[in-house]
Amino acid sequence: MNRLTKIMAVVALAMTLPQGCKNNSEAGTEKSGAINRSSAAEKVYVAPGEYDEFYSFMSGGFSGQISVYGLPSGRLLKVIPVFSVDGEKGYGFNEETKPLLETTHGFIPWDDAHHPELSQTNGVPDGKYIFINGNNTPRVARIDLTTFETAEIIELPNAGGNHSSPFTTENSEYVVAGTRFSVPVPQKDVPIATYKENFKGALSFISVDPEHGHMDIDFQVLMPGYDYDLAHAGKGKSHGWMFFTTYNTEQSHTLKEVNASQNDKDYIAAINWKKAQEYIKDGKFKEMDTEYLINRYDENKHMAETIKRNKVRVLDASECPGVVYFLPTPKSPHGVDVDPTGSYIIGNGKLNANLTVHSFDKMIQAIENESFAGDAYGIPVLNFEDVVAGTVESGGLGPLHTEFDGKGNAYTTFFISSEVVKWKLDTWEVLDRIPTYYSVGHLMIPGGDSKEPWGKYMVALNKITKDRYLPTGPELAHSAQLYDISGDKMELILDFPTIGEPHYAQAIPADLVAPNSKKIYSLEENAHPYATKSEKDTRVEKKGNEVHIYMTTIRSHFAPDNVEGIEVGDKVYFHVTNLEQDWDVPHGFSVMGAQTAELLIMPGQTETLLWEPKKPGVIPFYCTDFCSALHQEMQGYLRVSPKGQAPAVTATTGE
Ligand code: RUQ
Ligand code: CUA
Repeated sequence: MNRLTKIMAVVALAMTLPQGCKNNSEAGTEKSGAINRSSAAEKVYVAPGEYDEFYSFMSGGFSGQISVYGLPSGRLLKVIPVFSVDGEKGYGFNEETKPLLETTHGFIPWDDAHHPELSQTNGVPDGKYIFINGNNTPRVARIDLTTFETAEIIELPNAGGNHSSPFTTENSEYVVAGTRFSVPVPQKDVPIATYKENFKGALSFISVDPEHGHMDIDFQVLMPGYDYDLAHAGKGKSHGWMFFTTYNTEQSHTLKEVNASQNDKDYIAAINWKKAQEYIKDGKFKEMDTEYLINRYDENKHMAETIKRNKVRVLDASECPGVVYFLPTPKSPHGVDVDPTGSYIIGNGKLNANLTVHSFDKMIQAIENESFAGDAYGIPVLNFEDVVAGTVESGGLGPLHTEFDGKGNAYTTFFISSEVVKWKLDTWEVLDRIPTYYSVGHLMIPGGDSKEPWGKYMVALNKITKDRYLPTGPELAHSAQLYDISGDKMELILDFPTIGEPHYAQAIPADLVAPNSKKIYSLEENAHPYATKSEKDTRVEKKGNEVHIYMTTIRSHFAPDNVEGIEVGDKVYFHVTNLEQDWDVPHGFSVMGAQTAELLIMPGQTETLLWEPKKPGVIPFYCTDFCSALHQEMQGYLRVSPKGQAPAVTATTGE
C-alpha cells in the first residue's frame, strides 16, 4: 500500500464506523458518551418566553440558505432565503426579489452556500451584516441583520467554485472570495489538458462600503492554477494580510483524489492586501474586460435592482513583488485559521494527523531576510523550517477546521476520526478530546474566528447522523452538536438537526443584534413605484393584455376584493401593499393556479405577484397568514373571461 491508498483505506473505514455504533434507546449514554442528563438539560433549557443568549447563523449548504438558531436552546428562529428560491416567503418568485438571483448566466434559483461570516469592527463581530458564499455559480451575499433579509448578491467573474469565501478583514474593509477550481482566465474554449498553460486562480477582494454595506470588487489577484480552499484574514499584528489554503499544487485536472494528493506539501498563500492596494493606487493593474452583476435590494423601494459591471482590476501575482508569498504546508490543507492575537496561522492538513502552525513573526522575518526556498510561477516560496512555529501532535485524523476560545486554547475538528481536539496555543499540547456523532466538518465558537471570542459554547457541525434521530427514510438530517467549553473538559449538552448541510456557522451575543431588529417598514417611506398607501387609491389598470391591480391589505380584508375584466392570456400583476404598521402582522396573498408562489408581505411593504390565468371562471384568492380572528374571511374573487369576451374592468370592495 502506498501512502495514499493507506489514507483512503482509513477514510473508508472511518466512514463505516457510525454504523457500528449501538442503537439502544435505553442507553442514551452509549450513543452520546457520558452525558449528565440533568446538568446538560439545565444548561440548554431556555424557559418558555425567555430568550436565547446567542443568535447562531448556520449555512444551509446545498439548501442555499441560512438558518438562524438560538443558542443554547437549538431552537430554529428563521430560515433566511439567500441563493435558493423560497416558496414560503415568495423569495425569487415575487417581482421584487427576482433580480437578486440574476447572474450573467441568467436567473439562477439555487446554489450551495457554505460559510456565513459576520461583519466586524476592530476584529470583533458587530452584528450589522452576515455574508455567505455561493459556491456553484460564484457569488457572495450580504444579509442585513436589521431585517434578516438578503440585501445584496454580487457575482464573481473569473472564478469557479467560490469556496475560500467570504472571510472578512478586521473592519470588513474586504470580504474575500477565492476560486476553488481554477479556470481559464478570461474564460475561453481550450482543451482541458492545457490546464497548466491556461488555467488560473482568481482571488477577489470585495470592498464593503462602511455606510451602506454595498459590495463591489476592488481588485482580483491572479494566482497560479491551483485550488484555493479556505481563507482567513490576519488580525492585530497580522492585519493587512489574508491567508488562503491551496491544494492541487500538482495542477491536475483529472482524478484529483489521487493526482492532487501527490505533493507532500501544498501552500498557504499569504497575501499582503495593503501592498496590493499600493499597486492599485499607483495604477499598476490590468483592467480586464469581463462581466458581472451586482444585485441590491432597496429597502425603501422594496425592490432589488441590478447593476452590470464590465471591467475588473487585476493584479498578476507573478508580476507584483511583495504581494504574495507561499508557506509550504503539509497534506492538502483544508481550513486555515488565525488565532485571536494574529500570531499564528494554522494549517489543517486534511490527509494528516498533525496540525501545522506557522508563525506570523517568523514569516515576516523570513521575508525580510529574503530567505526563500525557490519560487512558483515567480511567487517566492518560504522555507518550511523558517516559518513553522510548531506542530500539534493531535492523535486524530483528518483535521479540517480550527476555532478559538479567547483563553489561549484552540479546537480542531477531525473528520476521519470524528472528534474535536482541544489544544493549547504556544505549547501545542493536546488538552482534551471529545467524539462527535459523526464525521464533523466545521465547528463554531461564537466569535471563534475573531479577535475576541465568546468562548462559552462550541458547536460541532456534523455530516452524518445515522442513529442519532428517529429515521426519516433514506435521507437523514445533518446535525449540530452543542458543547459546553467553559470548563477544562468539553461537555456535550445538546444535539439538534439542521437544514441542508451545515458547513460553517457563526454566532453572536443576542444583545448585539436584537435591539436593532426592524419591526415594520414605514408606510410613509415606502417608495415602491406600485405602492398604494391608502384604500381609496386602490384600483385596476388595464393596458392591452397587462393588468395591474393596486391592492392593499389590512385586518381582515383585501381592497379590492372583487375584480372583473380579466381575460385568459392576460398578464395580471398584483401589487399588494400591506397597510399595517404593527410588528408581526404580515399578510399573505395567494391565487389559485399561480405558477409562482405566495406573497408574504411585511407591514408597510409592497410586493408583486405575476399571475397568468389559463382558464375562464371565477377564481378565489386569499390571505395565507393567520392574521386575525377573521383571517378566514380575508378572501376575494377574480372573474376571468374567455379571450376577447371580458367586460370592462371593475375593482370593488364591499359594494
Ligand atoms: S468547508 S466542512 Cu465549505 Cu470545510 Cu464545509
Ligand atoms: Cu391577512 Cu390572514
